[in-house]
Amino acid sequence: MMHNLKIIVTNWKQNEIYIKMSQTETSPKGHKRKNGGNMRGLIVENISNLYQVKVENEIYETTARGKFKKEEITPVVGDIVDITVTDEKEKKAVIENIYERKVYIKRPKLANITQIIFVVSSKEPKPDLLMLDKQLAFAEFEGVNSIIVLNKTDLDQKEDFRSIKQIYSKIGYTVILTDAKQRKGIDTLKELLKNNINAFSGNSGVGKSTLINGIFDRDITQEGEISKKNKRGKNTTTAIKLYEIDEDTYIADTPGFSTFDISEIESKELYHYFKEFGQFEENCEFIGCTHIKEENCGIKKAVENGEIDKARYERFCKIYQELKEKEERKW
Ligand SMILES: Nc1nc2c(ncn2[C@@H]2O[C@H](COP(=O)(O)OP(=O)(O)OP(=O)(O)O)[C@@H](O)[C@H]2O)c(=O)[nH]1
Ligand SMILES: [Mg+2]
Ligand SMILES: [Zn+2]
Repeated sequence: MMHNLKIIVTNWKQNEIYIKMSQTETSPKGHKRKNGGNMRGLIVENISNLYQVKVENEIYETTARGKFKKEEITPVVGDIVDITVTDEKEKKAVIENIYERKVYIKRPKLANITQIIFVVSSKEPKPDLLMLDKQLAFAEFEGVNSIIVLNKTDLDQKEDFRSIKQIYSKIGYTVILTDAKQRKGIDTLKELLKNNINAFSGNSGVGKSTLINGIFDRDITQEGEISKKNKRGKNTTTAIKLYEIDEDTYIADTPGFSTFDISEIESKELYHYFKEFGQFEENCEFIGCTHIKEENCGIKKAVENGEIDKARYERFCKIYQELKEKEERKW
């Protein structure tokens, strides 16, 4: 039975490989079986209890089987699901089964994203590296790839963004420069999105929507707003949606969303998610070193030696403190 197959999805591409591997089980051609059997697809949109599921090149409007409610599982955008068609002509179906999620984000509700694009603007608003470090830590925590986009490069005559690029490139992050307004750097970004389910993160006004619209060459974020209004007559529901760039490439868009909440990360675990810190921990004298106040801390030594960027370490301390205070308030 297909339902009992356990899949460990490590990236979106492997999802595809898995789907293709199992073709023989479902039908001779494709993972689509017309006559009553299950088909595997991807949830690309959710508005209240309706889910749009993409199977090959068709979209089915589906609802979830009642059993999910009992199991307290709600399908989310990005889920790989098995559906049974109830009306082929009207493209209606029911979700039978949800595959194991490699990544699950609570807010916005999203499964199986493989990459987050962190947008920082050079000016208006000025670079918020504290936010960037929080968001990068979140991506490491979720096990998702990160891309840093330094946008609005046209507004910074002094090119201060170059030092930001250098700091984060040295750590090992991919950093690209864009001017979304003039469509500069958009093709490079588009290339980096390939074969991923991407989400964009960044403070309000940094240019996320402008970049996304540039990638699609049309005003896609606005389109979302309009269709939402038409469906409901007002603007209250937020529709989470995956926009397809090509067959294996999507961008998740959530109206009103700007950055991920990182409060799930435990303060004492935070240093793991500052990815250049980990290698220096073996030099810490104390087991359970928090790398904040201890003497003989390997990470602090690395900061003194210039192996870790000092400002980044200071932001680590700030974020650590914020998480710690939140934890204390919980008790
Ligand atoms: N000069 C310049 N302006 C830009 C650039 N990218 C975006 N903008 C402008 O910056 C403003 C904000 O851009 P948006 O794309 O709406 O920003 P956003 O990140 O989607 O903001 P929220 O939706 O509020 O989270 C708009 O007026 C854009 O035209 C750029 O590269 N250069
Ligand atoms: Mg926007
Ligand atoms: Zn330490």
